[in-house]
Amino acid sequence: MIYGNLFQLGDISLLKYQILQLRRYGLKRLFGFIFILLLISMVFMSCEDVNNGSPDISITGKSEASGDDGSLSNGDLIDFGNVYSPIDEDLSFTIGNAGDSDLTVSSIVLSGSDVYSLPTNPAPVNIPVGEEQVFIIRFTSDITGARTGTVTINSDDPDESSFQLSLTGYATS
Ligand SMILES: [Ca+2]
Repeated sequence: MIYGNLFQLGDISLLKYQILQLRRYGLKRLFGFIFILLLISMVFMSCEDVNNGSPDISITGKSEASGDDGSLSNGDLIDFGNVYSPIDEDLSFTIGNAGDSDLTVSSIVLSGSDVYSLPTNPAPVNIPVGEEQVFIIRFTSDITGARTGTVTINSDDPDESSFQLSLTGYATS
């Protein structure tokens, strides 16, 4: 009887042990599987971030916010400050291509006040990956007052095909 009980206990412990081992390895396998799935999805996600063969416009120049040359976002405000006639104020901007294929800038268009002009306008232009083109916006002062406008850079960037910058400045005679 005693032996029998011991054997039974031993069998039960062995069974418990086996179940435990199964659970352990099962969990390990499950976690391993989840880990591999996460790894694969991360690789896919990072592939999505790389522009998938598309161009990616980047514009740098001087904005009101920073006061320094830096990367500009769609919709940023460019402040020419006080512009004293007859001295023109020129601001220079650089169009870069941080994508994976050629960027075609079809046009750079001004709207709003006619104090703004484009003495340097490279469009239409093809910008290969990693290369740049410069355009200049000129503020020609006239009768005193605030002058606002917009510059639109039209390109084949898939998510920023119409990149706009708001322009402001104060004409002083
Ligand atoms: Ca883009």
